[in-house]
Amino acid sequence: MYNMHALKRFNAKEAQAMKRTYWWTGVLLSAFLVASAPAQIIYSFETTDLHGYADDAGDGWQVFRATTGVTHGEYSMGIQWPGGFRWLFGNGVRDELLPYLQVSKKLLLDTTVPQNRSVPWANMVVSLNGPAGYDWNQAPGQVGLPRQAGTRTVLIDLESLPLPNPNVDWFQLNFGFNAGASHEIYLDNLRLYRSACEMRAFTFDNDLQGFNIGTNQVGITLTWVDGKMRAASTGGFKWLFNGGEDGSVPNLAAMVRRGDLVVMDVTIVQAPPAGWGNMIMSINSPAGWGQSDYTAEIAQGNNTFTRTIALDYRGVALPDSDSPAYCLLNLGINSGGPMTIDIDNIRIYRRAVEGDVNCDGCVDDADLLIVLFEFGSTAITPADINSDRVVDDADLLTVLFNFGTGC
Ligand SMILES: [Ca+2]
Ligand SMILES: [Ca+2]
Ligand SMILES: [Ca+2]
Repeated sequence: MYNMHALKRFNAKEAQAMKRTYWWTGVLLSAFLVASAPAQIIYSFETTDLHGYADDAGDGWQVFRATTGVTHGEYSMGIQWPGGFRWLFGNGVRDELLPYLQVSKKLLLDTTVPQNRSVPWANMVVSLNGPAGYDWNQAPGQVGLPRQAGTRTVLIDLESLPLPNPNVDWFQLNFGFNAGASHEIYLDNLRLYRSACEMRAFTFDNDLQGFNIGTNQVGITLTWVDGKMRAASTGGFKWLFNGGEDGSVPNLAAMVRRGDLVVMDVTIVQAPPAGWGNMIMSINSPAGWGQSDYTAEIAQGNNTFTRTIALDYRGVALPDSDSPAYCLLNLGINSGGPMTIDIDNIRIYRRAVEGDVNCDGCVDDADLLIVLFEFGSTAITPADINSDRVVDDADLLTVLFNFGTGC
C-alpha cells in the first residue's frame, strides 16, 4: 500500500522501527481503532475528574462524564443547565494546559446538542487564570454555541491573552456558559487549531472578490479598504452576497467539500452601541441554499478588537462536484445598532483525514517521513497522531494503514 521507493531513503534506525511495526500490528490494532483524527488534543474528557470542571457545578447545573457527543475516545463532558450564565473552572494543572497554549492560542472544541433541544441563543466566554501577577485574563467577545441538535466545532481564539511565566504553580482554562433557555451541551476533543489545515479562499488583496450587498438591501455599505473587506451597517440583519453565478473563487466548491469550517479574521472597527453583533453564513450552489444553524459571535460590549472566528457548516447542502455551475459563500451579519467590521482572510479548515500529518488532505510519503523523522519525540507535534505524547509505532501504523486516503 505504501511506496517502497520512499522507504529506501530511511536510515537503519528508522528501518528497524518499521520492522517493529509489523510485530506490533495485532497488539496495537485495538488501540488504533479508537485513535483520533490528527490533532494535538488538550482535553478529551475521558477521566471522571473532567479536568476539574465537574467540581464547580451546582445551582441546577450538572456537569458529568457522558457517552453522548463523543468525538474522541469513549467519553465526553456533558453540561445541563436551566439557562443563564455560570463559570466552570478548570483544574489548574499547569502541565496539562500551558505547553499546549505555547504551541497555539487558537483552539477547537467539538460541541454537541442532543435531539429535542433547542434554545434561542447560546454562547460562552473563556478565560485563563493563574496566580497573583498573572490573574484573570478573559478573552474579548464570546463564542457562539450550537442551539439545535447536532455536532459543531467551535473556534476559541485566545491570541489576545498573555501566557503566564512557565513556572507558575497553577494555570486554568475556564468556560463561562450562557444560554437563553434550559440547555444541554456535550464537549469533546479540545485541541489545537492548526494553520496547516487552512485552505485560502478570499484574501481581499486587490478587491472584494465578488462580494456585494445585493440590490434590495439598505443601511449597509461594502468597501475594499487596505486589503480587507469593510462592512458598515446601520444595524439589524444584512447579507453580504458573494458574486454572480459564475462564482469568484474557482476552487471554492472543491474546498468546501473537503472542509468543515469557514474561518476568517474579523476586526470590530466600530462597536455596536447595543453591545452585540454576530454572523451566520450560507453556501449557495446548484445543490441549494444551505445556511448555518447557529451564529458566530463577532462583537461584544464597546470593545474594538480583532480575532479569528469560525462557522461550522456541517449540515449545509454542499455542491455534489468540485466544479459545479456556481458555488458562492454568503455572510449574514447582525447587530444591535450601527456596526463597522473589517473581514479578511476567509479560509476553509480542512476536515481531518486519519493519518494526514501535514494536513494537505492526502496520506502519503510526506506524512510517513514526518513521523519517521520525529520518531521518539515527546513534543506536542502533529506527528503524534494519537495524542499520547510520544511519536512511536502506533502513529506510524496509523499512517501506513491509511496510506493513500484522500490522495
Ligand atoms: Ca473524549
Ligand atoms: Ca498529508
Ligand atoms: Ca503517539
